[in-house]
Amino acid sequence: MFRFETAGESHGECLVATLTGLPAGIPISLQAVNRELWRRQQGYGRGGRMKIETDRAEIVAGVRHSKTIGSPIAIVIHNQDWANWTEILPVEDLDGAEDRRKPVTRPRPGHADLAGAIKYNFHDARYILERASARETTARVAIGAMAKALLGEFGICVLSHVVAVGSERLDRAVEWEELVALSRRDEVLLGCVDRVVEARMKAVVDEAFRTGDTVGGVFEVVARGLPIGLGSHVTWDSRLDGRLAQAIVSMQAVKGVEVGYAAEGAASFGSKVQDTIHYDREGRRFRRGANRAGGLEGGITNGQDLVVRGMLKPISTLRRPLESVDLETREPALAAYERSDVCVVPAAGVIGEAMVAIVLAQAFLEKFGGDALAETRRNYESYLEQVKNF
Ligand code: EPS
Repeated sequence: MFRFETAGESHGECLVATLTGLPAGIPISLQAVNRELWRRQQGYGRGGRMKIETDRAEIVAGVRHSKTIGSPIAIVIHNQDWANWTEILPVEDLDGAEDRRKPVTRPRPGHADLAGAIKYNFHDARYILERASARETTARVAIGAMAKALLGEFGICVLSHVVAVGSERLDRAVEWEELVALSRRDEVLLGCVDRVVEARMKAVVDEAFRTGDTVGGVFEVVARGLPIGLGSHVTWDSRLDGRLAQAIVSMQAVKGVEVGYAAEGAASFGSKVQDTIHYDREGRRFRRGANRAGGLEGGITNGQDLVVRGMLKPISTLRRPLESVDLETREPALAAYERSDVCVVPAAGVIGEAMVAIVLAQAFLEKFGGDALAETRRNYESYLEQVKNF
């Protein structure tokens, strides 16, 4: 089974990820992994931390001679900022360490600070925010790159773009080629395929910069090249839409998820929403009138592009802080502020790609299995033959 875990604090030594269940023989390029990490760091509206970090994956187990060997993969990504935190967050509480702590006693509304501090019984939210921070997603993106490497072997590609920043929205369909071109950009503004809309999005971020505020938005992940039949209608937890929703909403600051055109569908009639079915006799295949379902019916991939959106609330660390209460004194106080991002929607798109790739890789391996890539491929091709002769 494809399983992963991450560990690491935002200002600790490093982020760590382990992954088990990838078949042996999958080509892994460190350059490709690092390109994904680079993409996650980009976007207009990122804060000071991204100037400190240049995220690089160090693979310390499970990949040899540029291929997976079937054993657990372990990845380390060092935090450059750790140099500034060694005395504030030491592993051992040696003499004097107490005085060098940097407690966070004024919880930020919207962050995990308050609920986490109460739950874990700290009168200092430091340990909570250290793990709740979206810095953790660096490790997820590294694992996502492994998932993409598997999917890529079968012609499946996962990309993303930004649909909205604040109230500014892209209101047109997007071509796959536009997403490909976007993923190759070496300068990322707001991750929108349309330069005019992107400029309007930038103005929204500028306003948030000016006013000490933050802004959220919507990203869309699209996966192309999927076979019909990943996921299943038979049990609630094998439905792929539910699994994707969990993966997307588990991302920091994401409060909502949409598969296909769910919101539009809810406001429309059934006759306008379903994707009609047609048959192409010459090509001997089924064709669909549209793709409003986002490539999933009954929790099963239907061979169309998979389309999933994530809705981000604005980041909860504000330069102009909101009302809070000091955990020690219980007196009213403004929420803590060290530094923050103003907008992270483009980065969220890249993380969304990783999460979708991970869920797809899991579903793919559940269906096709195999200890070595050649075995997975045989299973896959034999299934494709079955579908062709249906
Ligand atoms: C992040 C690193 C963090 C934040 C951000 C994501 O760095 P720092 O806390 O040192 O400024 O920039 O975290 C949050 C948005 C959050 O709310 O904690 C990263 O690497 O993505």
